[in-house]
Amino acid sequence: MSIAYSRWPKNFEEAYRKAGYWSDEPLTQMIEDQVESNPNSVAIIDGERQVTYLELDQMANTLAIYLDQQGVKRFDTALVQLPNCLEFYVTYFALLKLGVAAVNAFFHQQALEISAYVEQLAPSLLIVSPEHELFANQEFVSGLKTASTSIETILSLKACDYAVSMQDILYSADHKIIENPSFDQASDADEVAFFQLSSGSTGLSKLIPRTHNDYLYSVRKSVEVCGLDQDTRYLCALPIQHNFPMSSPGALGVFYAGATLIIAQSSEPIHCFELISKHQVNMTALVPPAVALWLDAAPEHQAKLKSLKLLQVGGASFAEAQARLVSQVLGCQLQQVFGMAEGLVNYTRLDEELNYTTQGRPMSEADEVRVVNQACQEVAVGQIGMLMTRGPYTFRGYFNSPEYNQSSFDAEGFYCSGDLVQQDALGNIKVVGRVNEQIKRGHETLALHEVENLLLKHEAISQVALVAVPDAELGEKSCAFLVLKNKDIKPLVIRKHLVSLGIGKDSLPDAFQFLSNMPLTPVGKIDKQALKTQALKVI
Ligand code: AMP
Ligand code: DBH
Repeated sequence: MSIAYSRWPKNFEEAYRKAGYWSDEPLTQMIEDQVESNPNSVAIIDGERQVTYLELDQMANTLAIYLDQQGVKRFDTALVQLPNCLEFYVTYFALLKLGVAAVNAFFHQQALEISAYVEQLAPSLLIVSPEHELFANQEFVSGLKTASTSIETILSLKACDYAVSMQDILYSADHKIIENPSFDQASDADEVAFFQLSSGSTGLSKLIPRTHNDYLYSVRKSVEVCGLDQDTRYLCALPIQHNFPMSSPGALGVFYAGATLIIAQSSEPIHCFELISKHQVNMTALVPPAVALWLDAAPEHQAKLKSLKLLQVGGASFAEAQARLVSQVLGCQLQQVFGMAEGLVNYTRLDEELNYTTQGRPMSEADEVRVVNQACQEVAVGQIGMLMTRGPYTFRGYFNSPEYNQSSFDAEGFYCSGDLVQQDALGNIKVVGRVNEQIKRGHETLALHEVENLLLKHEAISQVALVAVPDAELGEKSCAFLVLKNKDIKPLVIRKHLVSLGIGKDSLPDAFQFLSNMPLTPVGKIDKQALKTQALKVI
């Protein structure tokens, strides 16, 4: 029995095939193509290790053969939780070859999330790292096995006392990559290839089924729009499982283009600057809070950044004031990316001004976008509304969530992302905020983003986040969290700054909190949920 998911209606499937968006090839085709044409090019660099396309394919075959022998089979599911490392993509392709659909948990995720994934997916296979505190010993795994009897096979990234180590499977006794023949691909292109994770800002992440056809198209189109070629040297600085560094165009775009992926342990600036310089990286992708750290650290390390040509920024709103600093301080081109694990990806193209002021336009002519009001009617061009979208790589439903899907899609299959946007006549999108990220304070309604952008115009402020908290008198009040550059400033100065930029007195933040670091989600976006909890304590 195959893995059930909300399919596109038949007429859409036919249209997407006919137009060539869906090529009916498995995602592993990109590696096979490189093995054919480009076998000895370096595919991945991870620390001191590097593997060619041929070696990457051999390692994936070795793992697939081993798991096959263990009885792991097509249509099984797996839970994989690995840090940024070469083995992540070895596993990714091995499971695709086997037709096993994995959910790739972020390495920062803890018991709550891991248990929820196991419960939803009933995986037969677990691939984990003993360097994660949950998996340092057998205790948590034993609990999972008791709660979910589906788990049959467990592999660990490195040696541990309760599971077979992937190193023992992938390398021979003299540390050589085992040369295995190809492993026959099991899956069809319209099956679930793997599950992406939604950001889960309102609770636990939901599972997003991504098929070979839809995901491969999103990668292929991204490669075209972003202009990757064999000379691309892409640094994966974000968590390796995230949709952005995986597919926009990310690591898979790199493989599709026959280019080289360099894996960083984190987006920490000094670590990344070293890798950029050592491996002549020319492209990378970051979320805005990481860009802020890079901008602060870069002036002392200019020489290391010479090879960097393109920095993609996405995942959360990127203030115009910071966008304008990128080329100046980092000496590279900026590209804004507005994407979602559910599908739709927007890129800015090379137009300078649009690059600073918008988050791009849909990458495919087949992306359908509607900007609607509360009554689901389309708003006039340029007006703020909720984003609705459908298309050849936008999913049609979360895994096993009929009720949630009811409220996330309209009758025509458009997905409501919860983003408030403005779209111009040429399709360029500005993300204004989220449906629930507005403050209703007395008679004023203001978008958090607008105030955040004004705050960032102050030279002493490096990062901001505004959150709303309930208030008995006014409905809601706001609290501004600020990370300052080196200078010290008082709330009074910040209030004056906002007033000088035209903010009404009733819209000023009610409280200011100064932090040395923002709390972050696993992918490094500002964790507004955590800030709300904190704001409740001070307001
Ligand atoms: P996720 O569910 O983790 O895939 O996150 C997707 C969400 O991140 C989108 O729906 C947006 O709310 C937000 N997002 C992604 N890229 C951008 C961007 N460039 N600007 C503003 N918000 C973004
Ligand atoms: O935030 C995201 O989910 C995201 C951002 C940029 C994404 O999924 C993507 C590009 O593909």
